[in-house]
Amino acid sequence: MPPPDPGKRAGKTGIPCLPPDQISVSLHITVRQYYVSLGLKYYFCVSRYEYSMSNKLVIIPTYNEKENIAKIIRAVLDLEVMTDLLVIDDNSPDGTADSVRQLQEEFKDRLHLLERKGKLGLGTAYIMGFKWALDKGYSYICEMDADFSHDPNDLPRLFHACEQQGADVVIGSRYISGVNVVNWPMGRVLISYFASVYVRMITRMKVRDATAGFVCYRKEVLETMKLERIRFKGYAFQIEMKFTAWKYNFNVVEIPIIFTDRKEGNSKMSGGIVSEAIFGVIRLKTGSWFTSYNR
Ligand SMILES: Nc1nc2c(ncn2[C@@H]2O[C@H](COP(=O)(O)OP(=O)(O)OP(=O)(O)O)[C@@H](O)[C@H]2O)c(=O)[nH]1
Ligand SMILES: [Mg+2]
Repeated sequence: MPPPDPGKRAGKTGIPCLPPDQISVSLHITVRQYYVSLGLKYYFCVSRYEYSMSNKLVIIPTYNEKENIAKIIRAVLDLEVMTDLLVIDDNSPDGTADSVRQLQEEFKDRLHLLERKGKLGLGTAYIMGFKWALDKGYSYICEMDADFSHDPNDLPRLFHACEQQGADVVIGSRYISGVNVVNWPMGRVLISYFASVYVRMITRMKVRDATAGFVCYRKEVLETMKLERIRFKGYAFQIEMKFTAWKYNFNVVEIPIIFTDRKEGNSKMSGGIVSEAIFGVIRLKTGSWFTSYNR
């Protein structure tokens, strides 16, 4: 009887009758095709995810901002400029974080929330947010308050100055063209204004609104600064960030904004925050004599 013809079906079983070396080649091809298709799927999923993810992030720290948080989230995420938003809440007793969670379904993948165990201060909240932002690969990172003192409609100008006009740090400044503060008691305006004059005198930094909390950073600035070395928490934190960026020779630019006093919720300002700023500036200056700011 002649041997069965390889490649022809063997009898009733329908199993192809291939010699072993051809079976292994065909298996190889199948496995390779499988991996290629897996790779392609992975590539398209990841690149689609990266494409849909904005390169801009706004960070808002919160403590008891229930009256403001939903409104500010909508105001930021409804802007024409595509940005993501990160809220860092310090276990606010009024349930601010719950309001954020409720909106996360609506703003899927754009609204993020980090929660800390208790009130640990603005500075450390921002440091946590900056590290998170760098880890996720955002290129332009803005910080602002939850209380509408900083107008979300100014965000596009801040991002634009960073992205299109070559600024490394953009400060939404109250004092670049006169004094643009609405509804603050005169005493508070004077303290804030002269605080900036004081910072300029001691540090020689050419920034008119050194305590401003409406700032956009290019990611390289945050990567270069050693964030774990930033030690202050309140206004001094804002001064320290600008001073450090300036010492590293980054291009720090101010653009005018109008700052409006909060309409809802309560201030978290305290005497401790003010005295930290007064003595902090001197510590910053003297500390800078012993620090090298090489990039
Ligand atoms: N996560 C966190 N956020 C804080 C903390 N302290 C203040 N904030 C938030 O930081 C932002 C600025 O705080 P504000 O209380 O508005 O401070 P301020 O702008 O100097 O003071 P007012 O506008 O006069 O109330 C707000 O969004 C606060 O909710 C804190 O310890 N932790
Ligand atoms: Mg405020």
